[in-house]
Amino acid sequence: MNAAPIEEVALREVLDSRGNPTVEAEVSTSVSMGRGIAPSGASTGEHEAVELPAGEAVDMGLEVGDDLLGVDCTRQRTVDRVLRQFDGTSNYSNLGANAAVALSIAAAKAGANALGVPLYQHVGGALEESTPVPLGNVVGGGEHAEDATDIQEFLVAPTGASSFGEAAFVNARIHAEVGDVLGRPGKGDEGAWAPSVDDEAALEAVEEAIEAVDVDYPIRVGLDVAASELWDGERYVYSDVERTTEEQIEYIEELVRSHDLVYVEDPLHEEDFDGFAELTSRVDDTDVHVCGDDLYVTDVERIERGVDAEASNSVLIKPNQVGTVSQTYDAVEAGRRAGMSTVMSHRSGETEDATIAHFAVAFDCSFVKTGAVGGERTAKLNELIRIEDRLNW
Ligand code: 2PG
Ligand code: MG
Repeated sequence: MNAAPIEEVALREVLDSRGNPTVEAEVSTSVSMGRGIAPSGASTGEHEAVELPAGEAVDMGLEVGDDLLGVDCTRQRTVDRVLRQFDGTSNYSNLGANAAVALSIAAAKAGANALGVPLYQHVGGALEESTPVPLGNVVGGGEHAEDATDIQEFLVAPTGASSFGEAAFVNARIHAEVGDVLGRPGKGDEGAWAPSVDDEAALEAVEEAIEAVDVDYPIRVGLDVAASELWDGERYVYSDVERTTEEQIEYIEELVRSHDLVYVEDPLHEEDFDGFAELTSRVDDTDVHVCGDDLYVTDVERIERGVDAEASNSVLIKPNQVGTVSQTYDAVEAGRRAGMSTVMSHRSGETEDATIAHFAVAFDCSFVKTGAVGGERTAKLNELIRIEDRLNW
């Protein structure tokens, strides 16, 4: 047996991509070290695990660090159980989901390093060999940029590319083309262009850019509507129009059909399982992935509720929405068992931590959502390029 008892736990505040403080954790054994950094959302779901102010989360993380000493970090569920028991709540409001996710990831990496295998192999096993399609965020607004589009993210997906690396470079080229088409406006939190145009004009700009990169395989378009941010309790409030639930469903169905969308995330607000189900059944004859983010918040119970309601055919996975690596895995499995596609995702506030690249491979995700350009985004893309290279050895 290769047990690797934890000998030291350190936490500190570091910078995220918005310049805000976030939590970094380091877990060390006598033979290895692992580091994890918590990301942070702007359009956060109501039911996400609770993020504490970074300084408070560091203090709580140092406290639970004592309980982790001596625990074998190659046993991820044991590590995560210690974190959950210390927290003692259902949503990490005591420990802080940011402390929990940083520690859980740090322990997973220390475990992988102790065993001498890459993280994706430690977490996913020996049989993993597929890489996801990158969803590149090229235009956006919503909570990620002032005075820009109503829809939060316009995404491109080179579904016909022959490799992850090729797809990642194509997304970067499309990002540059869209910038030219739009006259180089400002950028939002994830590096997407943030023009002050309406959603239809943004879609047209993306389609023009796709034409311009001129490849001989399909590049499809996706959206993260982030509809909870538009919902005022009665209607979806856009800059120029308000839509009832029925009108919202019709509008999204129309977008799916007229733009041959491959992906639509959070088309309805986070409590509307029935609205999701209505849309999902209406677009059943297309190949669009209707994906729940704020709807599910990577939570097994909410995913199972969605399965019962037939709310969607896809689930977004964000480790920091739920707190630990093992709970992230359980959410992926809950979705997969029901036949949903799975999408590993970054947050709008990110760092150089590239863990989700490994999880996307370990959990066999169909897509990875991690932006198209910008250091904290390319950290994940480049790690996936390395993983793909290694898988081909
Ligand atoms: C989302 C994410 C990531 P945030 O809504 O999917 O793109 O944004 O991290 O702000 O929740
Ligand atoms: Mg989202």
